[in-house]
Amino acid sequence: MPDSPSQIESAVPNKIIRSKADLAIHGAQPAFAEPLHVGRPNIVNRDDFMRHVGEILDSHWLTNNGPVVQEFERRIAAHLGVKHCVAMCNGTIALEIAIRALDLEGEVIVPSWTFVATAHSLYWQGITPVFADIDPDTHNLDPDAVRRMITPRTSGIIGVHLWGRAAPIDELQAIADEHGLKLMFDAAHAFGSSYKGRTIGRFGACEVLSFHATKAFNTMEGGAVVTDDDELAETMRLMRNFGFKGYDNVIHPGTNGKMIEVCAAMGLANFDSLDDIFAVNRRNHAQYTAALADVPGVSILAYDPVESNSHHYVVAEVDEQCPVSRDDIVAALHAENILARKYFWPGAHRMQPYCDLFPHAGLMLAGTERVAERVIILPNGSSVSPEAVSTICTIIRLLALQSA
Ligand code: T4K
Repeated sequence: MPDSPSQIESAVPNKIIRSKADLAIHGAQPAFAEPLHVGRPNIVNRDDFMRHVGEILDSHWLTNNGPVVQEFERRIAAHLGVKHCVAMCNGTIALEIAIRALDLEGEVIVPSWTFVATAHSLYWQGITPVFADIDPDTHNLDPDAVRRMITPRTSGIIGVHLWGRAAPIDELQAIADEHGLKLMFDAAHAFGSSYKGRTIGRFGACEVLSFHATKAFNTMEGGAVVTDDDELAETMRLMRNFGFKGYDNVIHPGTNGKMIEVCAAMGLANFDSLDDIFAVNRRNHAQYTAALADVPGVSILAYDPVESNSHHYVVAEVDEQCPVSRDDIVAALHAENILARKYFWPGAHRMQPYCDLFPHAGLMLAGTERVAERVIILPNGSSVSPEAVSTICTIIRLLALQSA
């Protein structure tokens, strides 16, 4: 049986905050004795995981398309309603393999407002990531901006479902069809999300999932490409295992992208607790939203109530109306041992090698640059208790309201 959410919450604040004098930036003790991480992994079904690990060790089959990976792939494909789930060692290798299997080349349009792996997975294979701007309201690609970045060298578009909120899938598909481009999605944040009522994982030529430790659903390290395309799936299965088709028979160029059995076991154990994990996330997200509602210049990005979402990312935006800056709030939270993050500041276009390659990219990325200066990701997940959320909100409220 999965542990119940109340058993797995652990972060308890160790002080009551009434005024600014109670804040760690003013010399008080930190609110949390241990760091409260944004990406603290959900580990909710320990006994089940340990049972799987025992069986794996007994079987002496640790990797190379073992039975636990196969079971994991079957369950993920069935859950998402796709024909194929090709499990990989992480989301970045899954992106690289999908990009190569789709024969992308030249230039590929991506958002800059994403984890840098989206761009790196192209650049690593000699393809130029071309950054298109986002809609600052959704944090996802702006279809008009995508159109503006198409050149004769463009071979594809990688949409990202940032924070698990679906990219404008229909509009991107229409652009891809109109210009003969391939479309795939980085769905690293989107396990458990839907678009117009249909599960994310079923759009474009394929979608790429990450099951990294910091994700709502984790396999420690892990990723997968999901697709309905039989040929594409077969190519990716070859590519993730050096191109081997049976013993001694290499029929394709390949690499080592395999998921190991222990990671798949973590996935199976966590899969059975997904509803509990998502329920805690939803509760915390609602609490943050309510507690910060009247703080000037601070808002929590909402999730569409008619779509599913893991509610894993609590995305706070701090704008000019707030009497205290985003960076001062982050510094004050860190002093309390609350390790809030500025994901994905400053935007991939301002990171290496892209800032050298495209020093003026920011001129085309006004929405990205605006959002990058506003965002704070707040802790969420099975180890974040209502008391912890309340303390975090109290600190932000104090900083903002007493600076007014
Ligand atoms: N596309 C997108 C849109 C993505 O967001 C990502 C990954 C990818 C592609 C690539 O997928 P993978 O190849 O990673 O499967 C973290 C994750 O490493 C990365 O997976 C994730 N996105 C990104 C959003 O976050 P960092 O550089 O922030 O990691 P780090 O080490 O600072 O850890 C984050 C926080 O979590 C820290 O406060 C520490 C805490 N933590 C971390 C680990 C690993 C723990 O408490 N326990 C842990 O075991 O990138």
